[in-house]
Amino acid sequence: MKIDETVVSRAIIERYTQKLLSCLDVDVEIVGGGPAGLTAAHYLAKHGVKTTLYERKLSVGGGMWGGAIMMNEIVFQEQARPLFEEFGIRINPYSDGYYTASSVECVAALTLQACQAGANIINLMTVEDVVLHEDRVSGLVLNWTAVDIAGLHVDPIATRSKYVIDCTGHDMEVANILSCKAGVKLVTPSGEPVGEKPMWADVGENQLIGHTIEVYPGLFVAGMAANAVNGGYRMGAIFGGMVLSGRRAGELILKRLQS
Ligand code: 48H
Repeated sequence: MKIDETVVSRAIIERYTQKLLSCLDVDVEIVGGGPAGLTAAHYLAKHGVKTTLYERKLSVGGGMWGGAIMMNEIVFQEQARPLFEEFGIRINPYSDGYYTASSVECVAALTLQACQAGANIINLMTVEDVVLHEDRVSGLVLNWTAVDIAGLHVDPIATRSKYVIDCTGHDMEVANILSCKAGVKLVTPSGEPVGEKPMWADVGENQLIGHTIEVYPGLFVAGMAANAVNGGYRMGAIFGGMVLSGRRAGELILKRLQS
């Protein structure tokens, strides 16, 4: 077979354009491809929900790759074990109720499962704003990360969705954008993104499920963003709560969509 460069180029342009077009109007949009976002994407797509995940960087995985201080092992606790098993990750018992796994294997498995469940993952795309219609978050405003980095004045595109999940980690970017630009009240203790507290791993991990909520009509928070928005503690390099929170956001939204 003789390879034609233009066929390769046309295939990529056509297929990517079809993919992006199919992302314009979906059920759920997830901002951030860390462990929480990937887990939510997998759960929702597995249940037939049309789901897109946007990640600003070249690679998904967020803070999971580096374990702690760049040592590429992660720790999780008993409650999260069934999820890690479901993803097909090889896990190693450490001591009573603690487990470890390769952070590289975790990111690879979460990503593969989310993709194969049918979630669309769009990397290299920065969410720079939300669409706000009649007091409800109704979509996202997107631009290429390269445009953002270059500081170019290039206008974005906008999407429509029934729900958005902020999985942007410590920076809680979507909640911050909504609160700063629209000045609306969020369902948090102060009505604004509160900001995370210092480290207390036990409390921080246990707060995550309760903090995984709809903070404004159409906008859920999950993962580290859930604790940051609600003023929860940080927990350090333990990842059970992140996947449990991503799953919880998926369950809450699925119920809404079904009712
Ligand atoms: C597109 C964006 C945007 C944007 C950010 O930080 P993450 O790994 O988030 P979680 O919540 O899945 O996991 C948190 C965990 O990694 C962690 O930091 C922990 C456990 N810390 C504890 C502690 O005490 O320090 O992933 C967030 C992702 C990243 O990949 C960002 O690039 C991406 O979101 N992102 N993508 N548009 N505006 N903002």
